[in-house]
Amino acid sequence: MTLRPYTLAATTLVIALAAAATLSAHMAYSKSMPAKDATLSESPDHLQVWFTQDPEPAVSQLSLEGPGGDVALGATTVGDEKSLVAAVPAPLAPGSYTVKWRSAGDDGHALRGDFAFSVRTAE
Ligand SMILES: [Cu+2]
Repeated sequence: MTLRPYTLAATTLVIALAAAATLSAHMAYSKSMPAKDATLSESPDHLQVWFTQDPEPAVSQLSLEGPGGDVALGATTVGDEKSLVAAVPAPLAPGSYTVKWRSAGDDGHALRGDFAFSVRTAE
């Protein structure tokens, strides 16, 4: 028996879809506020990170590192639309900041990641 070209193409498509489904089964960063690599003219009053799955509250944490080291944040809570939220209690000085997140999604796999933003002095 010989595979006809369209059968081969269909088989390849099925394999590609299966691979994509496996990748998307894991939780992933979707977007954030501040956005990744954003430059802000004002300090944000909270951080919010959206994911592709509901974050598991027990293992979820946002933290923030700035020019002077760790920045104290309010408690990390689960927000709307599969997000984590943490208040920024005191205004951030100008500089570069890194948001670090730690969470787990539906499959229970612990994941972590980070992204940067900066605060620029208002002119
Ligand atoms: Cu996973």
